[in-house]
Amino acid sequence: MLTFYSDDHHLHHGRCELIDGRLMPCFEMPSRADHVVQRVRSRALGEVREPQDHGRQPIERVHSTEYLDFFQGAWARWQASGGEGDILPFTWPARSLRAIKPTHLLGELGYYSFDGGAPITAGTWQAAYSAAQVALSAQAAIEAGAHSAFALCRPPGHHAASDVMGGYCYLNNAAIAAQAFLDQGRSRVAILDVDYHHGNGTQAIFYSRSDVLFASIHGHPEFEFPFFLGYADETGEGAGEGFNYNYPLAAGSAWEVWSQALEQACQRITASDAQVLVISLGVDTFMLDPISQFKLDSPDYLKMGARIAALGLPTLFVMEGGYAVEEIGVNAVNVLEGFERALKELHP
Ligand code: B3N
Ligand code: ZN
Repeated sequence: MLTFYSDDHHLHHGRCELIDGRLMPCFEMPSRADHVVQRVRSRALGEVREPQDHGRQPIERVHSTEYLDFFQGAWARWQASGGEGDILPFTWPARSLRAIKPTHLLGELGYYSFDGGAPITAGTWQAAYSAAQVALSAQAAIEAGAHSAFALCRPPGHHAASDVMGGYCYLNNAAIAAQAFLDQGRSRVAILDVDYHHGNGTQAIFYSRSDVLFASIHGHPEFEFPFFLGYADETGEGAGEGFNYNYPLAAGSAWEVWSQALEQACQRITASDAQVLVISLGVDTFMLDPISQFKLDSPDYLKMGARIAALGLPTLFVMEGGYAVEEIGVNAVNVLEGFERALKELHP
C-alpha cells in the first residue's frame, strides 16, 4: 500500500491544552506521526511518497473561503499585534450570545472554533495545509488506479467543520478527500470513522447530502468529547436523511462490542452502494490510550482492517487520533496490514 506523508507536520506543535483545570503539554504531538511513518517503513508496507501540491481549491470545496483566509492569516496578525505564544480562543458564541464575527483576532478565533483544543502556532497553517495535500495525493493515487492508499495526515481533521476548528483539528482531511472523489466523477462515497471520538466535523459537512454516507463508531457523547454531537438519532436531514449513522458505545467497550458496531456500519456501507471508501483512522480506541476509554488491543486492529477489506471497495485510510505514542505505529499499521492480508486471501 502506498503511504503519503509530509515532514511539514513538525511545523505544528501546540504547547499546551487545558485538562482538569491544569495546562498540560498537548497530547497531539509530532512524535505521533513520526512513530507511524517509522512503523510503515519498518514493516515495508510499501513506498512512502511526498504529497503533490493540489492548491487551495479542493480545500475550498469543503471549507469556507472566509475561514481559510482567517486561519491562513491568523499568525501574522497575532505577531503584528505583539502576541506571544500559541493563539488560543477563550470565548465562544454559545447560547444567549450572538454568532456575529468580531474584528478582534481572539474574538474571530472564538467565532471560528468550538473549543480551546486547536492552538494556532507559527507553522499550524502550513502543517494543516500539507496534511490536506497528503490526503488529496492519496486520493489521487486511488483515482489513478491504486486499490488503497494511506494518508498519514497530521494534524488530524475529523472534528473540523466547514468553518470551525477544534479538537486538535483545522482542515478536515477525510472530507476534503471524499469531496475530491465526487468532484472527479464518483457519485457515492462512504466515510467510516473508527476513531474513538465522534467525527462531528465530517458529520456536519455532509449531514444534508445523499452523496456521502457517514458512519461513526465512538465513545458516547453523553460522557465523551465532543459531547454535543454523535448521538444515534442523528440520521441526516433533508436529502441526507438516512445517510448518517452513529454508533455511540459505552466506556470500557472492547473488541466484542466494538466489532458488532463495525458490522452494522459495514452493512450500511454495503447497502449504500458506495463506489469508494474513506476511513477516518483513529487508533485512540486502544486500551492504553491516555485520553480514551475503549479497550481494543493491538491484534484487534488486524481484524478491523480485514473487515474493512471485505467491503471490497477502493479504500483511502486517513490518519486521525491516537495518543498512546509508543503503540500508535503498530496499531495504525496493523489496520493496514490486516486490510492487505485479507485482500490477498480474498483475491489470491
Ligand atoms: O477529552 C479530553 C481528555 C480526556 C481525558 C484526559 N485525561 C485522562 C488526561 C485528557 C483529555 N480532552 C478533550 C480534547 C480531546 C480531543 C480529542 C481529539 C481526537 O482524538 N479526536 O479524534
Ligand atoms: Zn480521537
